[in-house]
Amino acid sequence: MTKKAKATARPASPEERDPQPVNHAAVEPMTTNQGVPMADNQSSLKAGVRGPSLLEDFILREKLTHFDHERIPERVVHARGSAAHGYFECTADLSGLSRAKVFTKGKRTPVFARFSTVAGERGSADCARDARGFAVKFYTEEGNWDLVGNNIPVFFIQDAMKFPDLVHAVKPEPHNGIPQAASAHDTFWDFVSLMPESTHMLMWAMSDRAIPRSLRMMQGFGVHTFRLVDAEGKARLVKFHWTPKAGVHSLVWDEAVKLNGADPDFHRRDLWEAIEAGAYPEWELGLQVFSEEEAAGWSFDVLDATKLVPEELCPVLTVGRMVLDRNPDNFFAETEQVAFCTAHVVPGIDFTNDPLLAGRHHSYHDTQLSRLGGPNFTELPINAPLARVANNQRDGMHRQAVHRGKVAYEPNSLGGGCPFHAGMKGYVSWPAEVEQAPKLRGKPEKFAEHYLQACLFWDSLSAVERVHLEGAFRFELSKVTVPAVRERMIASLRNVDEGLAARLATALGVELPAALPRALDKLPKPEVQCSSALSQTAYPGDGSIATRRVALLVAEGVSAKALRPLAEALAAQGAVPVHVGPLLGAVRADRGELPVDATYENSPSVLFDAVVLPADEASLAALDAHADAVGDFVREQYRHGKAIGVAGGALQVLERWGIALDRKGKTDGRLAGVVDCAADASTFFAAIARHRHPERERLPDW
Ligand code: HDD
Repeated sequence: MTKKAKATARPASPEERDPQPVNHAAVEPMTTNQGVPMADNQSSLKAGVRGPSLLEDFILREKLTHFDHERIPERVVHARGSAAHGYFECTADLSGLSRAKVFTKGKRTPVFARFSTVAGERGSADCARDARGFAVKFYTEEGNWDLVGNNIPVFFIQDAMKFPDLVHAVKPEPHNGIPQAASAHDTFWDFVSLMPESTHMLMWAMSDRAIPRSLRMMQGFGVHTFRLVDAEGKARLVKFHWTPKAGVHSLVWDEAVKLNGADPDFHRRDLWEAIEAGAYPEWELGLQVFSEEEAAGWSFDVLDATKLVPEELCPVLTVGRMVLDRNPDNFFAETEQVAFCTAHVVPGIDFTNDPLLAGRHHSYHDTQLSRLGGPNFTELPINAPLARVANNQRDGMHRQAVHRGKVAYEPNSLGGGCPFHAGMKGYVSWPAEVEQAPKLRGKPEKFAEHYLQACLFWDSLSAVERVHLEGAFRFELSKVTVPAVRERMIASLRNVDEGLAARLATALGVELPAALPRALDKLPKPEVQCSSALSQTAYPGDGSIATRRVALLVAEGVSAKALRPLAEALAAQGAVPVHVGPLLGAVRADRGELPVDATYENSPSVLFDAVVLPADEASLAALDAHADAVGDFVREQYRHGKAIGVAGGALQVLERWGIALDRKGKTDGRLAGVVDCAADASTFFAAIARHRHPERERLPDW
């Protein structure tokens, strides 16, 4: 296939696409898959209108047969995903680090990014507590590069040998198929409590990172240590980081649980709507670059995927940005059929001996063979490189390319020796020294230390983040039915934080067990005790409130005086004002009408980042007619720490909805994020941008 033909085989960019796509179905007749125009697609062929259907009906049989085979096996993990097209722009001159053309300053490379939960099935709910996949396919001019990462910088296990066990443990239990998309069950905690190496990742998985507010508001990490190789063949080690421009923000657990019912597609819809609205999600790509010699001196092994490199030890250099600016045209063809693999690299990017990574190189390709039905999945438009493909691989299931000529071998003279080797211009593996050592099944010494970075993470979190993390452990372990498993996990957590372990023991009704013995008698001294970059408070975002959903509560007879200008001001900031009322349509207001875009019934409070309440007497009386719905809405927004705008009046209006603000003449932090938004819209916007006001969560009687 020529380069041009190849390029057009992929979904077209917006510029390439017809600005007003023709609905071909409207102007051309419907056909069978053989191209035969169909007279009737509604009724099967029968012997008389009340007679038997005829086997001869090739139109019915073709339609049903195709339908019967519409489903392909879902991914064994990361089945539930959402994706978008976009580009990566390199903003730094990296020629001194890597010969990869994708790292040429100013170059834009098309990308397709897919975000996923790990454990849930394809139709599971988005807001499960789980790590999120963060996989990016770069269609570079030198071939495809896949960076297949997660939103957490470390992993549960050190060696690919254990991956099937980990996945069997976290997936629904095999005898009854319960629970869906949840790690809160016996087999998961049985496995991880027997695997101290998973403790660091467990801390992340129980933290707010595992319930992101949006796929657009989470970091991404390549996890493993990779290698960058420059044109002279000099190599450096590297870790990849994605940091969202919108900041790193999370849900609270109560919200996540309710969102899974209110909108199981919450994250998918959020990504789709942001892109449709032109608020393109953006991340910075950062690199931590270090040498083998530096790494050799560190207390942990950089080949161990359960460890991160603290930024205090090696800073993150920003080298580019990724912008997602186009939704897929077809979910199945693109999001479902995209096939990532860690082994898809380009010249200038190479591997290390991380034993988890080595297994991944095999596993991803292998899984696509059964998932996508054979070795030619690389020809599917979403997987096909923009770069030319030329080799002697032929045939196989679902081959699309029509190879011409009689030469499909090398060396050849009949084809002029083509295609020929690219030599040093092609992919040349970095000539890593292989140590002279006996074959064995074992681990490097530093892999045996399992707790120090779990402590580092805990010690680096803010107080509220720790409260959430502890709550997650408490919830998950409370769902474990075998007391010995709970105890073993608490025994392991004693090696992270004594207070955490003791409080969990009390909450779970078990005696505090002895700490789990450590594999190492003598602990190495960690270089870093606290790393501010590990707390998500380090990533507040750019202060924009674009795409934030703000509910304006209305009812028949409310005053539009404060609400109307506020809705306009919110929209001008790129936020999404939604008038929520009793019935769709409109409500009568003091000046004309106000629209009702959503109802108290179809859009509960968890779907919104902030709420606006009118505070004048007429409006309060109008809302009183729906006191149950409005009260639930406001109390939940308050309890979840979200911004609350009281339009045009006393903040004490919240007390009307059952929120006690004043205790013995003091409001403490009770008014954090509660703003008179009519008097001071900009303070209200800043409160929304802050995303959450956790001061309120810590108040004793909530
Ligand atoms: Fe994996 C899918 C991320 C370890 C085997 N993995 C998959 C996806 C992501 C990750 C983001 C979904 C890609 C997509 O959107 O299609 N996996 C990770 C990370 C890991 C990791 C960050 C640790 C650093 N994975 C890992 C190991 C193995 C696998 C150790 C096996 C040895 N992963 C798979 C898989 C999947 C997969 C079974 C399922 C679907 C697929 O590959 O295409 O092969």
